Amino acid sequence: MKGKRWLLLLWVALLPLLGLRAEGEGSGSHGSTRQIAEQELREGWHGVPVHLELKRERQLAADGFRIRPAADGRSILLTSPTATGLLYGTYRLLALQAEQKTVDQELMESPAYTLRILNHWDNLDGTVERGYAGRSLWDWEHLTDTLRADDKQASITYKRYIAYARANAAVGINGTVLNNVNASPQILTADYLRRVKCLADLFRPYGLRVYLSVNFASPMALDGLPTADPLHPAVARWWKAKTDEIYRLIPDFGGFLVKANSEGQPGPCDYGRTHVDGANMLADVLAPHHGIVMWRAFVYSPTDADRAKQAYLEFEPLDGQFRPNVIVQVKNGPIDFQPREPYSPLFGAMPRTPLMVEFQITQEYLGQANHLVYLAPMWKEFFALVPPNLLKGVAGVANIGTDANWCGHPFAAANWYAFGRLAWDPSLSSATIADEWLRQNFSNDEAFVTPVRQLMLESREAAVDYMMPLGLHHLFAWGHHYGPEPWCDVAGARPDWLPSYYHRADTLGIGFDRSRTGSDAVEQYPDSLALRYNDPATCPEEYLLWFHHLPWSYRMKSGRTLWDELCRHYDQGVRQVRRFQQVWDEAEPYVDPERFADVQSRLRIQVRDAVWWKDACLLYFQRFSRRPIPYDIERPLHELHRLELINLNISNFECPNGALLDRYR
Ligand code: GCW
Repeated sequence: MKGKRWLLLLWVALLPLLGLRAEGEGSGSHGSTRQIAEQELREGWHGVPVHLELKRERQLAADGFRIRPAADGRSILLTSPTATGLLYGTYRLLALQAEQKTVDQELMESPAYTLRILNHWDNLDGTVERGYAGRSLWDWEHLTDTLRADDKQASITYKRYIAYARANAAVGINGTVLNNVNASPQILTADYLRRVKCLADLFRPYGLRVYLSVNFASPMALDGLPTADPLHPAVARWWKAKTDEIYRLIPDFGGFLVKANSEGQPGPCDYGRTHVDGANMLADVLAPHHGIVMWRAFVYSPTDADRAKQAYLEFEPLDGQFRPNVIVQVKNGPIDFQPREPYSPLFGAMPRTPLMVEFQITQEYLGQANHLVYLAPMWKEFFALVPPNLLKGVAGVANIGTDANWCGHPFAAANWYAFGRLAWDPSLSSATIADEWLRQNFSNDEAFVTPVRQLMLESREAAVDYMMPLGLHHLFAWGHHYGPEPWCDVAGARPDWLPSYYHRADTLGIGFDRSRTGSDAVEQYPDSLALRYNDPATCPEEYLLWFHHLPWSYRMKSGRTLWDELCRHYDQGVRQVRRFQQVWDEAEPYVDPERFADVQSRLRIQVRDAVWWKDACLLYFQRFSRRPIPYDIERPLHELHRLELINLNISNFECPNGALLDRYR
C-alpha cells in the first residue's frame, strides 16, 4: 500500500496505471501518443466502443477534439487533428465516466491557449523553493537513458514520471519548466542536459514539452566568459551553441524561462542593457528551432517609492520592442501572489507584446500545506478583469513534490487540477471544476459533493478574511511567509520586504495610499478603473486598503467603522474555518479513513492558525486604533507579546509541516 500511496489522490488514479516502457516512446511520433490513448481506453473505459480518428477540422484548434456519439448510441467517434488531441479527448471521456456522466451529446473542445505551462521551482539539489510537498520529483542522480519500468531501482521514480505526465495530460497541461527561476547555471551543462533529455523523452508522448529556466550569467559561470552582456558577440555565440546543443538532444525543446535583474539574479541591466536586449538575444538563438523565451516581469528595482508600480514602470515603455517569440510573463498581481491583489496593470498596457499570466499554485502565502484553500476563485477573479484573449498563455508555479499525495494537503491537488482546467478553458466556473475534482477523487454522492464543493468555494475568501481582508497585504512573517507578523522589523532589510511598508498603520488609520494624491498607482490602470479605484467611495471594499489609507473611523458601506469592519472580517474568517471542520467531519462516511484523518487534522491546524492570524493582526492594529474589539465577537485567545515572540525558525525555503509548526504554538 505504502509504495503506491503517491498515486492515491491523483484524479487519474481512477485510471489504471500504465505499464509502458520508456524505450521506443522517445520518438515523439503520433503513434506512441495514440497507443497511450488506446491503452487508456482499453484499461479504463467501460462504455460502448470508442473509435479514434486523426482528422483536420476547421473548428478545432491543434490539440482540440470532438466527441461524437453515434446516432444509435452503439459507439463513440473521437476525432482530433493531432494525436495529443486524441489523448486529451480520451482523458475527457474517462473523466466523464468517473463523474458518472453520460456521453449522449456531441462535445467539442479546443484549448483557449497554446501555452499551458507548469513552472517548477525545483533546485538541482532536490529542494523545492516554496515547495510544501516533499522534495523535487526529479531524481537527477538516477536519470539515465536506461530508466525503465522494470529496472527495480528506477521503477518508483519512473512510474512517478509517467503518472505525472498523465496527470498533466488529463487536464491539458502541455509544458513544464523543470527548474527554479532562481536558476543554477549547472542545468545547462552537458551532463544535466542529457538527463533533461530523458525526462523530455518520457513526457513527449503525453504532449508535455520540456522548458528550462536559465541563469543569465551562465556563459560566465560555465565557460569563463568575461561577461554576460547580451550585446557582446561572444555571449550571443555562446548561447547559440548551447541552444543548438539542447535541440540536438531534444528536438521539440520548448524554450527558456528567465528571471533577470530581480531579487539578485543576473541580467542584461548589469551591463547597462535592457530587458529587451537580453530577451531578444535569447529569442534570436531559439527562433530557428521554434523555441520561445518567457521573460518574467517580476522586477522591483526601486524606481518608485511604491513597489506596486515598479514592474509597470520598467516594462510598459518596452512594449513593441520584443521579438515575436518573446513572451513577457507577468504575475497576476502587481506585488507578489498575495491572498488578494488587484490584477497587474501591465495586462492591457503592452498591446504589442505577447503576455502570459503567472499564477502561483503552490500556497506560499496561503497556509502552505496546512490550509485548505481552493484557488480557482482567485484565478477567476483575474480572468473577470483581464479578458482571456489578451493573453498568449498561462503559467502556474507548481505545488508538486515527492509526497505520497503529490501536493501535501490532500485538497492541494485540486489546485493543480483547477490550474490545468482554467488554462484549457478560462470560462469554466470554479464550482464546475471543484465538482469534477471531487467526483473524480472522492465520491459522486451528492450528500458528499454538495457541502464539500461549497466548502471549497468559500475557502479562499475565508483565508483572505482571517489573513488580510479589505485589501491588506504582505503582513507575513519574514522569509518563510507562513504566519502573521505585521510588526516585523528586520534591521537593514529592504523596506518593501517589511509589513509596515504595506499596512502603514498609525493612530490616524491604516492602508497604502495609492490614489492620485498618494503614490498614484491607480494611474497605471485604464481610465475607468483608475477612476473607480481612486475614490474610496467607489473602490471595491476588497481592495480598499490596497489603494487607500483611511481613518479607523471611516464609514464602510455597512455603516460600521473601518475598525469594526476589519474585526468582523477576521472573525468571519475564523468562524468559517470552524464551519469547514464540521462539514468535513460530516463527510466521514464518504471518505477513506486515511484521507479523512489527514484533512481533519490539517483543518484543526488551520483553525488554530486562523485564530493566531486574527489575534496577531487585531491586537497589533489595536495599538494604533485604540478602539475596542466589538463586544459581540470572540475575544482574543492570545497575548500579543507572546505572539510577537513566535519565531518559527524555518528558513525561507524549508517546507513547514503541521507537526513542526504546532510545536511553536
Ligand atoms: O514569491 C516570491 C518568492 C520567491 C520567488 C520569487 C519569484 C523564486 O518569495 O521565493 O523566487 O517570488 O517569483 O521569483
